[in-house]
Amino acid sequence: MNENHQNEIGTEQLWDLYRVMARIRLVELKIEELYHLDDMKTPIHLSLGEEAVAAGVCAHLRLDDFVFSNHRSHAHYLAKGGDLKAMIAELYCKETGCAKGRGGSMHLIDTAVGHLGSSAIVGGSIPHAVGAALAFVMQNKTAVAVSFFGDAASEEGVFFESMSLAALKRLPVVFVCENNFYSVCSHISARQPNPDIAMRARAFDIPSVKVDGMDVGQVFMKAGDAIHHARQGRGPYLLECRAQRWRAHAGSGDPLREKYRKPEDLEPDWMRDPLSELEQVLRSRRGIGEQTIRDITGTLNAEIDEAFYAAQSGPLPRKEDLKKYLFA
Ligand SMILES: Cc1ncc(C[n+]2csc(CCOP(=O)(O)OP(=O)(O)O)c2C)c(N)n1
Ligand SMILES: [Mg+2]
Repeated sequence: MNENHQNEIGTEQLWDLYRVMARIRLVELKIEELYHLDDMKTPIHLSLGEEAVAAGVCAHLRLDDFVFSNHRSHAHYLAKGGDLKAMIAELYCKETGCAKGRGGSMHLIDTAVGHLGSSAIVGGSIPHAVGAALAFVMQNKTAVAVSFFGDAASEEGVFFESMSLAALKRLPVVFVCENNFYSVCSHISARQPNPDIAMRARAFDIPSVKVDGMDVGQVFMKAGDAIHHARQGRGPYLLECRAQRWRAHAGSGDPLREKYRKPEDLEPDWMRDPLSELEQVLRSRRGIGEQTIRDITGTLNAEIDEAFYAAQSGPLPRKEDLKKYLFA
């Protein structure tokens, strides 16, 4: 973690970021551990390695701000304050899930905390965030909409259309591109003539910045600027957060065992761990002991075990209700 960012962020704030990131990490490790049992009847896309982006952005959001997410949605949902039990139950397709067991991992939603939903359609929720931002303006609210999407979504026409309308109407929306350089197994260099995603916003006069997404301090600082800008009514902003996806595109596989990603091609950031980097910073501050980290881990693991137990023992939707809550 960069020394400058570290110095600008208070210790309490760093601990809050640590708790959010550790929670996402431990939840996803548990999902991974149990996934092979095949009781979770859903595809999964893990954010392991990318936790700092969701944590650093959502740390600035209020309850009435909205987040829109994609297929890799666990981190966004948890960082915005989504209900863990309802998320795990959703993975087990239980009636107690946040989408009543009908959606699975790619369709998380918790309207009570402003997580307005995830979409499996690449780029699908970007215009939703723009629409929500338009609604905020029409209702004279000071809330902000955040759209999380991947580098592949930035190749979709809807990304450009969304930026165009958001810029024209000066809407309070922050576009957060999680650039992990891959669309499934295609590297960005094989897909785009110019892989600079932040630059694309400039065609619409939208301010944008590239962010080291493995450094939660940097994400926190840059996201703070972007969200403040949008909340002040100065229009949209784009953050291109570069981060590493440690696992396979879907499921829990090791991408190095899949032929597309060879050790010699790995970006220098591959070996970095955003959570360990933050831990180092916290350890270097006075008055912080190992015990605090152990206590946080213990509390989180107890909460996670409880959520999995509740999900596993929860009710499946009744056969006669299977078409309930389906709108298309
Ligand atoms: C419109 C559309 N095209 C293709 C797909 C198949 N698909 C699912 S995820 C994915 C890659 C997404 O990559 P990116 O947006 O970079 O997110 P990441 O998985 O890297 O987090 C693709 C092509 C889809 N779901 N929707
Ligand atoms: Mg990607």
